[in-house]
Amino acid sequence: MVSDSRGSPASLDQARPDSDELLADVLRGLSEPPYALSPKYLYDQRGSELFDRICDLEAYYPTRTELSILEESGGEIASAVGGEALVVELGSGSSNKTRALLDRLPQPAAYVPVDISREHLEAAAARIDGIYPELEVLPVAADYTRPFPLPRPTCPAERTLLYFPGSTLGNFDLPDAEDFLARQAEQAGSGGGMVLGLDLQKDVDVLLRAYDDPEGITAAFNRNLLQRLRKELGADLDIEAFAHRARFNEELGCVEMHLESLTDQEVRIGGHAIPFQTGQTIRTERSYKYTLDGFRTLAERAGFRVAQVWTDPAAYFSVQYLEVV
Ligand code: AVJ
Repeated sequence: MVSDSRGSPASLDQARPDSDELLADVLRGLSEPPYALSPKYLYDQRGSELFDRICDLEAYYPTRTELSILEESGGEIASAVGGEALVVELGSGSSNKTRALLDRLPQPAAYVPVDISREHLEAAAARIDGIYPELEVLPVAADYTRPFPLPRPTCPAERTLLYFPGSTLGNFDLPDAEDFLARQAEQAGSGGGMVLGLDLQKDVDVLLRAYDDPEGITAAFNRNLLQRLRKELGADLDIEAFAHRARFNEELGCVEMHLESLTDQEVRIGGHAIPFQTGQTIRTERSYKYTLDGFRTLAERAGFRVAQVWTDPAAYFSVQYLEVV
């Protein structure tokens, strides 16, 4: 059963940045070098489609590895979580990942998909409702990086379980990751927890191949951001004059995506001229790769205890159960 939360406080449109906000953010990010834009802007409709294709690529190991862990260890994960949980999924992901958890959880109280995009949200809610007709589904349209009120399920929940697969946490810089987790620990409350999918450090060649695949889908995904600037902000820029680059930032322990200018040029956006020298880049994403120890320390500072960790045999990826302390 899907309850429409439209009109409830949680659904008030914090959703979808308008073009004023995009313009302000872009001008801020390009005001002085090093230029950087938020990875959230990679996901317009075309970007989301390209991201789905990335998830199916041989070179992009995270998605299938996470799914294999969820499938392999789903029973153990479900026992760690326990019964009658209010399952709150941060970013309504693919129904595959949702099912891997919901299929095994004893008597979940309700399922709450949270997403900034109403389209994604409604699709996710409808999919899950079709698979589990008995389960109460309470979609919330919100930016989950900001506080949002949780809906109250009809059957009272024993605990709040936040579900955050996909290593999306990897997009947060370390202090932001800690703040975010601290807020989520508060949101889940005592007795609550989080099932988190988190990518791990590994051979740099494997990492770079995942972010610069031979098929060029990741390149198209990155360069689509330029197309978006043209379409939504009327930017005057030549997409062909930028190339996709993936780099490993040793100091921070993250993969970075960049758009590298292939010539000396000036890009015009909203009445501003932004100069580029050959080789100068716009950083469009950081994707942090954790060690298990490094993450445990961060989680503890945020008020969680890492109760259990599951990995694939090569330890490329981890699924972790965090308990609120
Ligand atoms: C969705 C943030 C987990 O960092 O691997 C995929 C996004 N960027 N290929 C990641 C992404 C380039 C992805 N996350």
